[in-house]
Amino acid sequence: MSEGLYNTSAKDFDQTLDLTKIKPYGDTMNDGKTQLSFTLPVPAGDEAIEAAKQLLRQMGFDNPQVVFHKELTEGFTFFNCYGSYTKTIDYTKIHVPKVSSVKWGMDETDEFIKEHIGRKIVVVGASTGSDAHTVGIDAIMNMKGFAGRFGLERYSMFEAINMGSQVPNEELIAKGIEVNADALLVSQTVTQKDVHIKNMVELVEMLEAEGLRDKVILCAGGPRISHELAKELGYDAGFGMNTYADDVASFIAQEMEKRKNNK
Ligand code: B12
Repeated sequence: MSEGLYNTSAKDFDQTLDLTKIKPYGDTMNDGKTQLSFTLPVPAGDEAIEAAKQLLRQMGFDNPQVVFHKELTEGFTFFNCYGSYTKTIDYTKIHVPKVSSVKWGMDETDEFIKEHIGRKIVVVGASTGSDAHTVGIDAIMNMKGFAGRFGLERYSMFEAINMGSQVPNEELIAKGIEVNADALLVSQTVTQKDVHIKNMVELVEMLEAEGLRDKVILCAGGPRISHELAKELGYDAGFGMNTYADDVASFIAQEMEKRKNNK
């Protein structure tokens, strides 16, 4: 395949694309073709398939099709469906709040900290509350890092303390006080029944009660964490999927410098 084809934008590819009215793409621009899957709490059968199709119509899909279904356990049927979505959104009006720091590599960040902060930045991280997922916080903090990018332990100008998973908020705070942490890193993976929100809010409230909230940079991360959500919950920054240590290290270094200048 020629290099040119990789560089071809959707607009060049099909002149009927209107960014003010986009909808899912299957094999023809604006066909709205979408695949979705869900489970209904009913036994498998013709009635279940018809129920799935009616739901798809209510969701705004034309020509709903059930292409696969299987009763997972008695009274619960899983469906794979296709349909053509009928509505559109205006892509030109989209604004997504993002962490505003400039992303640097490890060496650049270390160099900046040496020059502007003049000492190691101390960070304490954990997967908090009942959350047992460690892979995310390890990807950010452990020496080895993630997908070819080193973690914070590898940075010469970070002192990174990874407390692991299922760490109660009070233990994270106690560790933060003990080591005089500059930043606390919270990882949240499980979002069932909004447990991540309750847990993240509890940490902010506890920090505020101790008069510590303004003294630390508070970052949250996880597959369903956005910067917008983290800000709403009282954090300084939020990082979602495909984050690397580079992202959070650059943010913390630049935020420390900003706070130093604002003193
Ligand atoms: C591995 C895994 C497990 C392992 C965890 C092992 C371990 N040591 O971590 C085990 C088997 C223990 C497990 C258990 C459970 N799991 Co699980 N698990 C997964 C799985 C397959 C992969 C998660 C993972 O490792 N991703 C890879 C890492 C690298 O990605 P990441 O976490 O998103 O991290 C990146 C970013 O989010 C970000 N990031 C993350 N944290 C932080 C923090 C900071 C500060 C920053 C800056 C960035 C950052 O950076 C990382 C690198 O880019 C997912 C499904 C999936 N495919 O995603 C389910 C999944 C997360 N698990 C799930 C569930 C429900 C559970 C259980 C509750 C199941 C049960 N009923 O028992 C239990 C949890 C019990 C508990 N108390 O927490 C659900 C969560 C659903 C939800 N939204 O709530 C998922 C999505 C599976 C599913 N589809 O149902 N799980």
